[in-house]
This record gives sequence, C-alpha cells and structure tokens, in this order.
Amino acid sequence: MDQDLAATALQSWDRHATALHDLIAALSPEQLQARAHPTSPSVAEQVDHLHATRLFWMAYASEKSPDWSEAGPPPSRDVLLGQLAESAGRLRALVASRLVSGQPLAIYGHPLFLQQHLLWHEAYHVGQIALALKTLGLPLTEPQTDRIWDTLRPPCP
Ligand code: NI
Repeated sequence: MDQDLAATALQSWDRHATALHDLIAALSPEQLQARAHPTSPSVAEQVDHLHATRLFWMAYASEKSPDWSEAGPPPSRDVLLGQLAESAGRLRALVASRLVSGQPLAIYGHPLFLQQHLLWHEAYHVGQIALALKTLGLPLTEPQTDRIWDTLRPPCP
C-alpha cells in the first residue's frame, strides 16, 4: 500500500480515538450513568462495550479465540479511558502491521475493513451517547461538540 495512504488511514483512526477519548473524559459521573431509555445501556456501559467489541473483532480477525468480557458493572471513567487507549493502540498496531505485510485478516480481508467496521460501530454509539445525555437533560455543550469536530478535521475558517 502507498505509504502516504497507509499513514493517512492510521491518522484517521488516531483522530477518531482522540475525539472519543476527549468526549468521554469531559463527562461527569452523572452523565456516565445517563440512558436514552430505561432499557438502554448507560453511557459508561456503552463505552465499556466499545472496548470489548474492539477486542472481540481484533481477536476474531486474527484467528484467535474471541473473549467476550463485558460482564458486570462498568468500571470508573479513568479505567474506561485506559481501556479505550489500550484497545485503540492495539487496533492501530494490528492495522499497521497488516498494511505493511499485506497479510489479510480473517473475515475482513483488508485491514481497513476492520477499522471501518469499528469506526461505524463507534459512531453509532456516540450518537446513542449524545441521545442519552439529551434525555438526561445534560446534553453535550457546543464547546464539547466543537472539540470533536475540530479533532476530526481542521477548524472551519
Ligand atoms: Ni454496539
């Protein structure tokens, strides 16, 4: 793969991981407990789920036995942030190594399809998180949403 394109693909993941980290880091303990509906997972449970989902599909794609370890109450915000950083780094390393080697992943084939799957999944949950916060009456503020968009693309002039 073209080196510039590979670096750009990895930077795309990094921008997403930074935006997600900053979003979760800015939430209060009350916001982490928000639910869009009584039967919906809380914000913290959704963040825990993102980490578990990353590990699951990375294991599957690497032909290892996936371990679905999403049981019990979600950990603290700091632990959630540590988990996200760890799984984001692992995804980046897996994609980078396969871009270099050209070795396809199980199920996905090209490693960018795994990255794309996770980006889509996580964007879905960020929408659910925004809805849960709105339902609680503590929606994301304009500075919070601006920070997300400014991480994903250069600030508008
Ligand atoms: Ni999900």
